[in-house]
Order: sequence, then C-alpha cells, then structure tokens
Amino acid sequence: MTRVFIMGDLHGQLDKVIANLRHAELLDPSLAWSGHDATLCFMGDYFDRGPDGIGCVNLVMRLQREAAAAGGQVIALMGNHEPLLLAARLFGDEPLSASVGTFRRNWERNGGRESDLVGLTSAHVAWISALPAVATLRRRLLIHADALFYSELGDSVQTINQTMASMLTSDEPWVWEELFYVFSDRLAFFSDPQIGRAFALELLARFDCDQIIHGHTPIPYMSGRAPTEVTGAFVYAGGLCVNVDGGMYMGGPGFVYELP
Ligand SMILES: [Mn+2]
Repeated sequence: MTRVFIMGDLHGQLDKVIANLRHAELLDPSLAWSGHDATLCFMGDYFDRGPDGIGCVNLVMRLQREAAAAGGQVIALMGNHEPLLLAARLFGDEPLSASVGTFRRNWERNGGRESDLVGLTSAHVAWISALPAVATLRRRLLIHADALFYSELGDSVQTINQTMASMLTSDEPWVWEELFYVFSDRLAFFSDPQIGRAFALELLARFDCDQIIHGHTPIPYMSGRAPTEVTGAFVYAGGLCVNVDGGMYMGGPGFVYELP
C-alpha cells in the first residue's frame, strides 16, 4: 500500500510547513514534490494567525499538481478560516446580523492578516471555494473540526461537500454567518470520555469508517502540554480519534502524521 501523510492546521506558518514536509521527505531540496505515489492530506485552516497564508495556499496548490503528475495525491480540506477570509473579501464592512461588528472585523478577530486579503486572487478564491469539507481514506473520516455539524450538512461525503460548496457560493450574509456558527464548535469527542466516544462511534458508523482524523483544536488544549513539546498526533477517545493540529501558530514545531 502507498503511504499516507497528514498535516494539521497551517495558519500561515510557511517556514514550519516546509521544514516538516522536507523532514518527511515529501519535498526535495528545491521544494518540489518528492513523495512519488504517496498521499498527503492537509486538514484546512491555511490562513490567519500567521504571516503567510497565501504562501501556504500556493504551496498546497502546486503540490497538488506535482503529486498528481507523479502518481501521488494531495488532498486539501476546508477549514473554518477559509470561509472567514472569503466572507471578509465578499462582505467587508457589512455588519454581522448575529454578532457585533462587521465581516472584516470578525475575520480580524480570528487572526486575519491584511496581506492575505490583498494577495488573494480569483484563482485562489475558486480553489478555496471548491475544497471538500469531508474526505474518507483507508476507513478514516477526515474532517477539519472536532465537531458534530458535518452530518447535519448531508448524509454522505458527496452531499456534505455539495452543501458546503453551495453555501460558499451564496451572496446571503446569513448563510456565511451560519457557517461561522457551526464551525465554532469543537471538542465534541473529548469533553466527556463516555459521551465523546459515543458521538465518535455514531459519526463513524454513518460513514462506515473506523477512526476520525481532525485538526482545528490545537493539541495543547487537549494534552495540557506546552506547544513546543507537541511533536506528534494526539490519539484519544479510546483510539477512535486522532488530533493532528500541533498548534504551530502557538509556537509548536508542527509535525507530519503518517497513517500506521
Ligand atoms: Mn480551525
């Protein structure tokens, strides 16, 4: 079987992303794809809280092309920061209906960087808007957020991704605010060990998978360890869930997780 690698939330940390992909030998010294027929999955949240979200997206887009040409594959999921940025671009200073402030302020509150908004091209917007919210791979369910709303968007990977894609083409501000709201959920499988496990089992049964892999909630919030000490995935809920968000924006070195 070919190898499968997963990387959690990037948040504009281009230097750390490159260092980790180099370490995993997925990039050669010239930063070209060297993963051959491997699969690499990014878990979303390319932007915000860090200096170079556009640089991260450009890297992922290029690696998708290079990996495909080499017989490999790069999957890129949608995070919650992608809709935040797109909405800031689309609605700017329009007021939020469900909260205080404007769409732009809302994005800035979530770590939005002006340089990402300025650098965003129509090609970026088209690429981001088409990102899947959910993927399955080797009986793993890949979702950005450790949250339960995915199954409310549809009853299959395909219908959930269609619902997400149609929400991202909406010119109705409330549709985007709904997206912010559902994506603000986290820790669904962690807060209470018994309930968390039950939620995970229910979601996994729907998708006929054995394990949830997610980002979104930095591992330090679960493990209690300092971000600088996080060098690998956090497995919990009795092995049903794997958190791959190393919290690079909090000072963590980040890591690439390889499926065992
Ligand atoms: Mn997130």
